[in-house]
Amino acid sequence: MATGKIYTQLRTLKAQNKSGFAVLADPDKIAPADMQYLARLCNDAQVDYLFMGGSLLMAHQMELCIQRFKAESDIPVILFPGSPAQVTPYADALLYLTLISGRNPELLIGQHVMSAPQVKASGLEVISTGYIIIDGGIQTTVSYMSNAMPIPADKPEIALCTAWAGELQGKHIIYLDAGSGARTPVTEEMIRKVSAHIEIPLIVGGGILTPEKVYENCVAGANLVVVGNAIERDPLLIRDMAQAAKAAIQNPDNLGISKQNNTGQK
Ligand code: 1GP
Repeated sequence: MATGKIYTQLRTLKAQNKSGFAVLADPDKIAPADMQYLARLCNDAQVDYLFMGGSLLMAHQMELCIQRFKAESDIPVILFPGSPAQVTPYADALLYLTLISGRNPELLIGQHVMSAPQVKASGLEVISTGYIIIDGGIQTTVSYMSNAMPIPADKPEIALCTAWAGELQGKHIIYLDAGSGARTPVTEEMIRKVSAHIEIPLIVGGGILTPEKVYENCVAGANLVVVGNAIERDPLLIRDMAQAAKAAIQNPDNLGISKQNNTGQK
């Protein structure tokens, strides 16, 4: 079993039926000059992690963004890379993604072989991640770039079997992602089904717009909820979203406490 500091924290959340909250910053969408402000908001909200990564890397400012963030915050930075080019030792950990919902050999093993020397030399905490893309009701960048078909949103049993396969192969985490900017986030039914039947921590993201949705995802069994787009539009959501994740206790009986929708209205 992996024993890095961040993975140990995530295992503890899973063991205690609790959840954390991560902000996703896409280095192509945020300027290094904005990282100080983002870091302060994350500090005030006691965000658990900053995820850094994107499906493209056009601006080449990721290392500078991480440095600026770290100058203001002790919150760990976890790489969520769209490609091996985004692996940098400036972060604390790396989600070492294997796209197990797809059948694209490059994303199952090809890119891993090419980037192995770089990853080994990075000194990063490497968290082996079974990455599962769920249909988000729209063609997302990740579903296009991966050249792999997402799992239908109404097939939780396929998601569960895929997560089981990842767990059996030794992945340390499962990440259910509807894709950045998804029209429909991963359903609570799917989160519940997967979370209840795996022993490793579960990350959920894609298309989450409101603190209520964060809360519902957490109650359903997400150990870490990741939000990018909604926070880019309104950074002040960070506080309520982080609070919602911490307030949630995973218990199927709690479902239904919060019935607000995911349209951004309260
Ligand atoms: C995508 O889960 C992340 O990989 C975040 O998605 O940008 O839609 O919040 P959003």
